[in-house]
Amino acid sequence: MRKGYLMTELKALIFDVDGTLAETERDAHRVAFNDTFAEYDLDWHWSVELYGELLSVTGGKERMKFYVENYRTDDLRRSNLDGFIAELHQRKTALYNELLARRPIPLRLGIARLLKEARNEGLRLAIATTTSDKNVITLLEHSLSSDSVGWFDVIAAGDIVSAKKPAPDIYHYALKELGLKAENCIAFEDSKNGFRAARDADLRTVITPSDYTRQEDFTGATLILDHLGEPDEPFTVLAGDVGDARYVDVALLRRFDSI
Ligand code: XBP
Ligand code: MG
Repeated sequence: MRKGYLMTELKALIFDVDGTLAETERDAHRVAFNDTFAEYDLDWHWSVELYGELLSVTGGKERMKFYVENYRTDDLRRSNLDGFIAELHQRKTALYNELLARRPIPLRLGIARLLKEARNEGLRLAIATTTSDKNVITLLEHSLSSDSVGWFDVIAAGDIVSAKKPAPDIYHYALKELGLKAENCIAFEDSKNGFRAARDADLRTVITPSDYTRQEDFTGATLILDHLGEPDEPFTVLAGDVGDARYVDVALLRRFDSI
């Protein structure tokens, strides 16, 4: 570390959920959307490929509205389309939660280790996501541990802000609730929309691209890694300077101040 450099103390880590904590999109969110469409006898179906395109729109309700406007224009004639989409989304959320409980999705490499270490080191934890808070809670309870929701000081989720990612609002909200400045926090994201949201809230960001976001452009991110890594399964650095680190730990994150 450079001598005489005025350090900004690292106080909190803020995590995105879908794609960052776990690969939830293809085999969980997408499946829950399709099961909902089938229950409602809709001839809507989101293939793995189409869902990748639809992910450019964040938020399940917003995504369904975009789908109708661009692929199902006949359905634009439905009376109270927004109300219908809200009803579908409620059912989708219930099915998604059942799915996460029945078949937990594993957390991505390094996530559980880093969360535990950060707590032990006195860092605070927060969530900033587009998905609904119920989905976050169920994922944490079933894929991390039954008490892990309590590890997070703030769960900023879903409709708590009206402008979803790529707008920075959800990060502004999380920072306000934490009572911290952006310079004291680091965000973790997997998508371009999430990166733009964090960047526009002035946060340094670690990107771990996910199955659907590997081709996206993350120019300007503090670090881009294939995953957070483990001592016996090191990450591959896609961009950024990690010195001789092989996995993301608190010591590496604290070093960002001097990079
Ligand atoms: C990802 C999203 C969400 C999920 C679906 O959020 O865009 O919309 O795909 O969840 P993030 P909902 O990566 O910010 O966690 O249906 O609850 O919106
Ligand atoms: Mg994400």
